[in-house]
Amino acid sequence: MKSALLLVDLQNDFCRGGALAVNDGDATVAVANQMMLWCKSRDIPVVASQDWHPAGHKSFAANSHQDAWTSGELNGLPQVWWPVHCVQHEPGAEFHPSLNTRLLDFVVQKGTDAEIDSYSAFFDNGHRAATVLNDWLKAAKISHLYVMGLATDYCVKFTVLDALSQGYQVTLLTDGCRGVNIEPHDSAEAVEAMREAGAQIGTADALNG
Ligand code: VGL
Ligand code: ZN
Repeated sequence: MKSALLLVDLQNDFCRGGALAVNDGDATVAVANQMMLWCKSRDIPVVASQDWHPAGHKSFAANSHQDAWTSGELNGLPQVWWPVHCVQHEPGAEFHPSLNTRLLDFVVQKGTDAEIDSYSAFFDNGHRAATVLNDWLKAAKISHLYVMGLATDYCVKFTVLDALSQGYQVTLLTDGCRGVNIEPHDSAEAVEAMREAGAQIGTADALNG
């Protein structure tokens, strides 16, 4: 079994001061750096996803004439209306400055189609188009993923569920995740949904002993 580490959306806009800041989101960066060293000493490749929206993305409340943090429907799919975030080439879309990006082997960008959101690093929310992530992992003969990042209840959750349905074994590293929590229990429910779908629930702390 060959593993890879998948770091989900460790970007400025999901961290302190960002447009869609996740509570304590910055705390995931040290965990990511530690896990990357753990992986490098075991020849485990590291992949990062990057939320990468055009300025006109329709998931942005302003572009769809909705109030941020409410929900509705976008092209037939349920949609939370988000503040403008992770706009391509803007500082908010960059990886957190403390993330040791030199240790990344591959970056997959998602959310580039203005008409559909893409929480998962594998597919858009309608499973209409795939990213290049599955091809990259298949070429590297990866069958197991350690997954962590932001946000537990959106991009981590949808990435893990898609990984499982694509046949990967998944270990979720909960100490490397933080959630948006529009409802207080969203992250706990997301972890439970991932566990029920077949993910192993672990921590970076336990791996690093
Ligand atoms: C995310 C909301 C909108 C995430 C991305 O990375 O979890 N959440 N876009
Ligand atoms: Zn987004």
